[in-house]
Amino acid sequence: MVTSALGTYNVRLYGPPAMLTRQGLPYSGKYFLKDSEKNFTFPVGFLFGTASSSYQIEGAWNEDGKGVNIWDELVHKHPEYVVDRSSGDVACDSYHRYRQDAQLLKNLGVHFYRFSISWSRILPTGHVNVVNQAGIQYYNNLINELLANGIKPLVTIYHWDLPQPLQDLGGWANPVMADYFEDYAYLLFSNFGDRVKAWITFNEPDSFTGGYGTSGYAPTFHAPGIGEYLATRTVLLSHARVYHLYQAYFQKLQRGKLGITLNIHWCEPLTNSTEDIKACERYQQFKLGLFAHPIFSYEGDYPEIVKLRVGQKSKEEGFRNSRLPPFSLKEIDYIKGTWDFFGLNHYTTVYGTSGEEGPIPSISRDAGVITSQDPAWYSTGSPWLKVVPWGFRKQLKWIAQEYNNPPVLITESGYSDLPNEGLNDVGRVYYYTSYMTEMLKAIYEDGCNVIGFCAWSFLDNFEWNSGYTEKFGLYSVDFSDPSRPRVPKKSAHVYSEIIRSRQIPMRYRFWREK
Ligand code: PNW
Repeated sequence: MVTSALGTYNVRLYGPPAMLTRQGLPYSGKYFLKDSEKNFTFPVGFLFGTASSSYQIEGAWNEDGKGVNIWDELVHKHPEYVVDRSSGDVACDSYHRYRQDAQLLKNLGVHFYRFSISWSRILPTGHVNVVNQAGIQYYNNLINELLANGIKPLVTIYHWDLPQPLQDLGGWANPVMADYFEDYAYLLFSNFGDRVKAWITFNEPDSFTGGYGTSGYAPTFHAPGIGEYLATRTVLLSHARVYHLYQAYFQKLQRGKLGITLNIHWCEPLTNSTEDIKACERYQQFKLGLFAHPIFSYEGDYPEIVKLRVGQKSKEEGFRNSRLPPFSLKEIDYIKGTWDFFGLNHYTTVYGTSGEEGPIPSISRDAGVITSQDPAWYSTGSPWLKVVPWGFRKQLKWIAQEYNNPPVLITESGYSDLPNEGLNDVGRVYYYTSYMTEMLKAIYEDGCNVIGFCAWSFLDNFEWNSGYTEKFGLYSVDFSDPSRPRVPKKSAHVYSEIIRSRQIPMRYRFWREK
């Protein structure tokens, strides 16, 4: 049994290297390991998991009383937003195949499974006036099946699939959404909180608030430079509402932990000029700080540089007020400190240089940084995703320094298959082993408080606007077969080996970096 910032877990502790036991020394994790070993061995109590999200895997989009959400609506009304014009209507069919999924997770050896709950499966109208018992039953079944197999559930409350009726009221741009989000969360804590001890309010607000600006994510409501900031404000207040709700009514009894998952690429200055270094700092503050600073910093509120730049730009553009609506002192205080852990999704690195691009107005211009990537970096099946392990370490160090070293749970990190990589996905094996090696350096050499790692993704699934053309799974899924057979890729076997040995296998320690 190991207790960490995420609660108490049954972590299998494998013995020390044989040499150490023969010397009859007591074993206490890293302390007695040689330096060369230490850097490739996970700390005692470090947790491993894998992740998914409801819209991307469940299917059953209109079964058993589920309501319509914004992704159902987008893919049905505007199939042109998805490159292969596909949808999550069936996806991995996990709604019907959750028992098999739990079995696979058990085989993998993960300590926890991160999944999300579909708001409209539980509340078809988005409101608590209609509770869909079949939806409650599904998540009860899934949670019980996981626990019966020794896997702890880590639940994301919102992973991008807002009920359409709430979008019709303006979605996250409307501050009233905080009331509805609180009602929804209350229902989840009351129904599942006896067994779920780790919660994430939001997955990647920086990504889904893009759906109110320039991105192709639902609701594709294009109000760049305005919509994202309105949505951001509601999301932060909603997160805080739910944190306080949990503290006031559930924490004493249920004893769980609650955090938020934020995403960020590392931004490396293109040159060592002061302008580029400052530009990369702005990148961090606009994409991560916008959400992290109000919650995790000592002072609270949006980062100074963000308030300053959006204020200035808004003025230049002829707006009467800043496009970033301010928080009151009361709100700043209310949002500050609403965390038990810092959930981080990290995939890749970009170069940053000072400059402005994009529509007027836009967040991109507000941030004033132009990004690029090095053609020499290893590619993946996703144009935006290059394999840059050293950026992961730098990002972890930045977070530790900026927010006073909070416990960080890596809630996603992963790689999409190159064309025809098939089951022999050596690219993904390289990705995970090299990223984890850099993470261990962040832990041991930089002192970062990283408590666990969650691989994105458990299964190949519906990759949003890329449909089924980009595959992130440790398990492949045959989407042309109605029974959606799952087959482990090489990376699933390697991940399993890493979890069981709590080490980076010897044969993957000496990759050469580009
Ligand atoms: C995350 N980018 O999204 C999401 O949380 C997952 O649902 C998704 O499947 C996964 O990463 C893989 O893409 C991102 O372009 C999507 O920078 C795109 C970006 C970042 C995160």
